[in-house]
Formats: sequence, C-alpha cells, structure tokens
Amino acid sequence: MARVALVNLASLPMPGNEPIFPIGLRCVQDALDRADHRTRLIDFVEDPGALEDLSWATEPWDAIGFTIRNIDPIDMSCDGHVEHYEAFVNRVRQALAAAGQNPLLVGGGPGYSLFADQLLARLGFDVGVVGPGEQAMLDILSDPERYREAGRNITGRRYSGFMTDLLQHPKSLMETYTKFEDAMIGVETRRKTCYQGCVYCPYAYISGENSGDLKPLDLIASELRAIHASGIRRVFFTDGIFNSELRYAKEVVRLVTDLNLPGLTWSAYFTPKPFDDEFAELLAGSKVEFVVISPDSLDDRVMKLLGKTFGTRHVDRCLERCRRHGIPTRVSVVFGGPGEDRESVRNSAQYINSRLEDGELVMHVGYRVLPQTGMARQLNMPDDDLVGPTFYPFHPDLFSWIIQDLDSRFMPAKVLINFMAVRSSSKRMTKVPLPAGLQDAAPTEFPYLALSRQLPLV
Ligand code: B12
Ligand code: SF4
Repeated sequence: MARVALVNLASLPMPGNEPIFPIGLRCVQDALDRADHRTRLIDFVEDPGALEDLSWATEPWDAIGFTIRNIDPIDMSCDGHVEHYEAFVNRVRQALAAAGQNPLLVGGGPGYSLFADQLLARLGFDVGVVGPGEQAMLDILSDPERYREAGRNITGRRYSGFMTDLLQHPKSLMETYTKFEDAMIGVETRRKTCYQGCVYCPYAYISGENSGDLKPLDLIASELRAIHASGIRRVFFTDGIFNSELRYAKEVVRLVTDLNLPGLTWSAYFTPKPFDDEFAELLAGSKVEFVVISPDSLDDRVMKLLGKTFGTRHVDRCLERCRRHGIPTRVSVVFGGPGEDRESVRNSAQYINSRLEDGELVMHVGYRVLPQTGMARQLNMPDDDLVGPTFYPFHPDLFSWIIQDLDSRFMPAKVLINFMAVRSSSKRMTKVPLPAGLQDAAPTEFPYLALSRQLPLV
C-alpha cells in the first residue's frame, strides 16, 4: 500500500484558465484506490487554501502525482501555463525539502503527454507518463524506487478496469464543480484512437496505446445516473469523435434517451460522416444540447490540406439532417491553416454567410502547432521550440479578409473583442525565421516558420 497525493495543476488560478472537473486524475485515483493505495486528490477549486498552505504536501507521501491538462488555452492572445506549473511545483519541492520529505514526483495528463520530455526536465519529476495513466501509475507504485530520479517518461498502457469498474466521483468534488454556471462534466465512452489524421491534431498520440475498448453501456448508465444525482446537468462525451463508429454511438444515444434523466443534456465532438438519418432522429430524441462539427475550413482545398476526410458536401448533408430534426449545431472554423489565402477565406465566408444561422459559427484564428502532429513535421520545428504558444504562419491581411467577407451577424461584440485582441497579439508575436538549410524546401509560403509568444517580442 502506497500513500499518494494527486494534484490537479489544471485547477491553479492562471490567466485564461477555466478549471473543469478533473476526470483524468479521477480515473487514476479510482484505479489506485481499488488497488488499496491510500490517495488524496488536491484540487484548488475545491480547496483554495491548499494553494498557499502547502502542509498537505509534507504529509508522508510515497508519491505525488501532478496532472497537466492544458499547456495553454490555444488562443493567440493568451500566454502559456507552463511558467505557472513551474513556479508551483518549485514551491512544493521547497516545502518538501524543508520538511525532509522525498516522495516520488510523477507527471501525467493530456497536456503533459504532449510535451513529456520538455516538462519532465523543467518540472524536475522523477518519472512521467505519456497517455493513459491508471496502469502506469500502478506499475510505478509497485516498485517506486526503480523510478526514483529516473528522469524518463514511460508510455501508458491499457487498463482493464476501464471495462469493469464503475467510476463514481466523490460527492464533495462533484458539488464543487456543480457550483459553476453551466457546470459540465466529461464522460468517457471509449478508449480508442481517432482514425483520421488532421495535420494539427495530437489526439492519436495522447491516447497512446489502447485496445479500442468500448465501455459497457451499464457502466455508462450508472455514471450518468450518479452525475445527474449530484446536480450536474451537462455532460460532454470526451471521444475525439463521438460518431466515428456509428453503431456504438447510436447505442450510447439510445441509452441517454432511455435513461430519461430530467434536465440532462449532453454534447460531444461529431464528424459529418458517418451521420445518417437514423442517427439524426436518435439525437433529436436524446436532448443533445448541440452537435459540434469541426470542418475547420469551408473551402474544400484547405480542408484537404488540413487532412479532413470529408468535404463541404458532407457538411451540407449533416447540417441538412440536423435542421430537419431540429438539432442545434455548432460549426467550428479556424482561419489561418495551411494553404489559407484570399480565395479560401472568401469561400469559407460565403459558405458561412449563406448556410449558417446566427450563433452556429464557432470561429478561431490561428493553428497552435503541437508536437507529434503533421503540422509540426511540416514546419520541422523541434518540440523544445513549441512549448511556448506557437502558431502556424498566416497572411498578415487575414484578419482584414475575414472582416470584409463575414456577415457582421457572426461578429457579435464578444467575438469581435476577442478577434481584435488576437489580431493585435499576432502583430506582436515573434516571427520564427526559417532555418537557412530549409529556405528552399519552405513548407509555407512565408519567409518565417511560425508565430511564437515564447521568444522575446520584436
Ligand atoms: C473532451 C475534451 C474537451 C472538453 C472537456 C469536457 C469536460 N467537461 O471534461 C471541452 C470541449 C470542454 C474541452 C475544452 C478545452 N480543451 Co480539451 N480536450 C478534450 C479531449 C478530446 C479529451 C480529454 C478527456 O477528457 N479525456 C478523457 C480523460 C479520462 O483522459 P485524460 O484527461 O487524458 O486522463 C488520462 C491520462 O492523461 C492520464 N493522466 C491524467 N492525469 C494524470 C496524472 C498522473 C500523475 C498520471 C500518471 C497520469 C494522468 O490518465 C488518465 C486516464 O487514463 C482532449 C484531447 C485528448 N484526446 O485527450 C482535449 C484537450 C485536453 N483539450 C485541450 C484544450 C487546449 C482545451 C481548451 C483550452 C480549448 C479552448 N481553447 O477552449 C479547453 C479548456 C477546457 C478547460 N477549462 O480546461 C488540449 C490540451 C493540450 C494543449 N494543447 O494545451 C487537448 C489535448 C486537445 C488539443 N487540441 O491539443 N476539451
Ligand atoms: S477528426 Fe478530430 S480527433 Fe480525429 S484527427 Fe481530426 S481533429 Fe483529431
């Protein structure tokens, strides 16, 4: 039996951070509890005092696990979170040294997995986990001394309890997050890597080795009942793409309908293909809050360059089905990807103006370049250089094109303010120069590689 503190670094107060219920860390905690380890989850939303008073850290723990969910808010106007993590972990380390304690320090979480080598060094963890954490953490705790000062990351592996164990969250933690307006909690239905290969997306890497487990429906039902009983009314199914396997997705939707939990709504990331009439009908009956699709561009050429396996005609059909069944939709578009030019912005804007209703567009500008993605490979930038918010280069007139082309109804005051903040931040960002050897093989049409907030502003 080991004594383990699990710290939710995603609950630190940081500009641009809006903490959400820590389901990843709860999965790890649940697995450890079931194996008779003694755990305590430290969450600074639940216990703000734990931020200053580090007495929890100096209890005689055998290990302290830190979860890192986000590296930055993926918004050009926001700074990254890594410095905040560094400052906090340093304080913990000082408190431990002063108390003569030396627990094993372990890192994990989706953000951590992306930059595991960089964060391991910067945060001084003994060991880190890339991907699913339950089994890896059990392995580490079975022989902690083997990992002391190991200075390396291990790859998470399948956890069989995902298929058998009911994940029941502690009441107090649930109540903490219920207090937020529009409180929403994540629910996992599957452990399966996404089959698509969008050039900016690291999901396949983060999900790591997994066996494609589909959670049994009775476990999902019990989780949903407990969530509902705690007062939370909004659920987000956390799959990369909820309907990539349509048959299973339909079963989950039927389950939500059959459970008929008063006031419960849900959402997820959807793909326009596969998406048939029967699915739309089931969704309509299930109180889905909205169907979020992410074509990211509405210009077929750019969609292809982004690696999308569907085109605007599939978006058309999906929207048409949703409309016919009265299902609210959200369409995510990120301007400024590979191949984005005057023409593609015009095409996307024309599509949006003519086919989307008010409130249906979710718009961003700029693609955050993340390690282990096609985009990072295209730019050939080392992972070390990507830790600070780094974006794919785009044409300086991009913002003007969008304003010229997009109907003002898609730019309500809140969107416009953020848009302006992003525009002025982008102007102040460092333009990372192309390395000399790469000039000829420039992957972009720009004389620089990327926009970065990490390097000193010029
Ligand atoms: C679902 C999801 C959402 C949902 C969350 C719904 C909810 N209420 O939970 C929504 C749509 C709201 C959302 C929003 C955002 N998200 Co999001 N989201 C995801 C997604 C697809 C799944 C995350 C998830 O819940 N997985 C299921 C849980 C169980 O897994 P897990 O958290 O990874 O935990 C496992 C392991 O990481 C590990 N582990 C976790 N903690 C620890 C600790 C230790 C010690 C160890 C050893 C292991 C370990 O073990 C766990 C169990 O196996 C991921 C991508 C992905 N495939 O991971 C992006 C992702 C996490 N999101 C990301 C981001 C950036 C955001 C936003 C900032 C986007 C934005 N600009 O709005 C916001 C911020 C939300 C917030 N307030 O924190 C990034 C984070 C990395 C980064 N780039 O910084 C990711 C990786 C996607 C990406 N584009 O890169 N998101
Ligand atoms: S479809 Fe979604 S989860 Fe899959 S690779 Fe593309 S962006 Fe990532």
